[in-house]
Amino acid sequence: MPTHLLHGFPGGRSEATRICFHAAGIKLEQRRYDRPAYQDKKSTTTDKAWATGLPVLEIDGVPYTQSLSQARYAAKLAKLYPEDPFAALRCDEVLDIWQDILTKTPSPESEEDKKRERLLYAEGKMATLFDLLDQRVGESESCFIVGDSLTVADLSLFALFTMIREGNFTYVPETYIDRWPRLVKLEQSVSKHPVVTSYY
Ligand SMILES: N[C@@H](CCC(=O)N[C@@H](CS)C(=O)NCC(=O)O)C(=O)O
Repeated sequence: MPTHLLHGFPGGRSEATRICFHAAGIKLEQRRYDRPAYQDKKSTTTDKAWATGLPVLEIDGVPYTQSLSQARYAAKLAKLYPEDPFAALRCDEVLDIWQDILTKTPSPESEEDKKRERLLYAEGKMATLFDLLDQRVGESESCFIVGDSLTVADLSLFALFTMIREGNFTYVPETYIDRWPRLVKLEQSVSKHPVVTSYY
């Protein structure tokens, strides 16, 4: 088994990856950064994988970018990514919605603009993406979003919901998810799953 070292900021972007490594029983070393430490790392290396943001996952010393590629890799090791192509499509759709929610979040310079734009975002585009996630849970035959068992899609959503509930999604109300009872049910099912309870 190769060595794995995850470089990241504190927060939810890599939480599914961490849980999947834990579920797979594979050692994951971690290095946490603040902004100055990341700038320093960026300026002292020529490998472009360090230039495009964290998280970076080093596998046997080679750096790889993109939180969702890392999460899928870890999920495959943990058997938490569907083998069936159609189920994989449904899983990937959820992961890409998760990425859309994060990357479309407005982050203007001024705090006043940030508050206004994020409140509008939470009521507009973000709510539409949550409506679609809610619909997908409704279509599922189980309490999980894809198929009849836990996948990396559930873990990614769980990390996002936790981020919101803990007030770490600035200007999005902590009770935001409560508007979608089916997503709350999914959140509760994930929180009770042995993969998750054994991690925390
Ligand atoms: N698509 C990338 C986005 C990575 C990204 O933009 N990370 C942000 C933190 S959430 C970052 O490192 N920003 C600082 C920078 O790019 O200098 C992923 O999902 O990993």
